[in-house]
Amino acid sequence: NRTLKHLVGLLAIFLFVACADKSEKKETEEAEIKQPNIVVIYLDDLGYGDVGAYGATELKTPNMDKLVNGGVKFTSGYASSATCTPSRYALLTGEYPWRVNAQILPGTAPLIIDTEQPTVPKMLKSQGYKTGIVGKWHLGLGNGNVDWNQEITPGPNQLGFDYSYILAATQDRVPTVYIDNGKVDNLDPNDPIEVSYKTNFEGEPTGKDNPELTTMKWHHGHNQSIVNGVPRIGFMKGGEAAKWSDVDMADHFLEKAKEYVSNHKDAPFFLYYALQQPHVPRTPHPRFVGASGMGPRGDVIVEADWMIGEFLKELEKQGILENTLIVFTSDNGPVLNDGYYDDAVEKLGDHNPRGGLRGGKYSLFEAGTRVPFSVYWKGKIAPKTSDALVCQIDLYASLAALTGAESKLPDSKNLLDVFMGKSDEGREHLIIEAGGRTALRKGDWAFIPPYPGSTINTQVNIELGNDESYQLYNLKNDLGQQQNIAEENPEKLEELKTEYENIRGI
Ligand code: NG6
Ligand code: CA
Repeated sequence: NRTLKHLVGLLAIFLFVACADKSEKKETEEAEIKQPNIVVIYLDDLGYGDVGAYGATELKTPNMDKLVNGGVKFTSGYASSATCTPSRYALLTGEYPWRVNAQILPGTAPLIIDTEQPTVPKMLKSQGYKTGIVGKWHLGLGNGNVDWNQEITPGPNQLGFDYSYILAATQDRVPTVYIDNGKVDNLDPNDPIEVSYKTNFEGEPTGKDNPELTTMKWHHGHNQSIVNGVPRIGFMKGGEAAKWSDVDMADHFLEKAKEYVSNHKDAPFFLYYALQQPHVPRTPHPRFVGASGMGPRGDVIVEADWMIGEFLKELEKQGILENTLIVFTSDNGPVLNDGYYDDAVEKLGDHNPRGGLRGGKYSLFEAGTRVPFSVYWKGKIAPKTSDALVCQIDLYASLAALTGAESKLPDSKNLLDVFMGKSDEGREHLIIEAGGRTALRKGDWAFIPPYPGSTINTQVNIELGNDESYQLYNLKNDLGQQQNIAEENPEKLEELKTEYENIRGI
């Protein structure tokens, strides 16, 4: 009798455990389909040709290649703009940045995203996600008069990020400090920070007046406050203990990104991991100096690649790589000399950061906005190459579709099937932007309206895409945009001109 009772009891426990196990499994299976962790790995100024998987042979990027070759590799993947601030604006808001005239911001600029606006982190938060950003921000902070010694708000934490660990603007702009959830990290209250983009603080050395104190020489701009031997844009005083170490920046952000992953391994999370490389000043950690043979620009790309590898290892270690969708891309195209003498031109050798495209950072030609762009999801996305036209601006609507959120944004297209590798039907057209100028991409065509400015930015040696006449290129036969065929194709020109003007509302 007792044994029977015992047996029944055991059976009950067994059934209970079996059922519980099943329902738990079902839940996780469903969770995997709809709510993977989402990571956006965002490089700064990485060119279409800077990645092995996109044809670089002189530069080794095994970890970037793993993401690109192991997922959907887009050959026509675009940042919305040829500079940082507008591209990041589009990525996070799903709105064309030229609608609000977003341009490169100084380190003291107010936040340019309205706290009432939809953002990717807000949208994912509404679906139960934890949301974090580690790395470069460059979308402004505060309301125009930031006291860097108090809480800095509004910023990422007011736009849907539960966690933020950022640098305010760029590595070459002051303040050269990290901001941890709105507070300057490591700030000594007895050594307050002051920042100005107008006038220097009395007695503070500058790159212009004290070149003997610099270890990196400025070429154009970048001759104001000196931090760690590097002359910067903008003036800063105080905050000695809070100043970052440039050579440790990549490791520091990696640590924060890994920490975020390990703290959130049980929750669906969104992490925007915005690396600072290969933007100037290029300051590889000593263990990467000489790694590329191309000087600091190549070295920091190798460094960034290593960081990505370590980050992937962390996802693996936490057992969540299979449940994490990873977007890998860059905010704009490449530039060699962007204001410092750092051998980027001299030691380039046979490497071609533009990957056969014309122009570069700041340009309306293809190399300005066409960037490495891939979506990786181990076990869920089959590796393939797609020529579909996609833009970072589409991540909003597509991630909303993935996670079951609503998206009504007119500029952001739901391309979930394209990002998942199930379809090659990308955008019909895309407006790209560079320094306030815009152009149209559609099918095989690139259409650029006339712009009067100089055809080349001689300081960085990049063709900007300006011309007095209309420009029309067929990228299928002429990826390098060598033949303007506007005159030979008046009908096509008219069609694209009309479409462009309609979208732009002009
Ligand atoms: C430019 C800087 C350049 C870089 C860029 C922003 C000068 C002369 N040039 O104004 O070095 O900082 O702004 O780059 O100051 S971005 O990738 O953040 O858009
Ligand atoms: Ca950039």
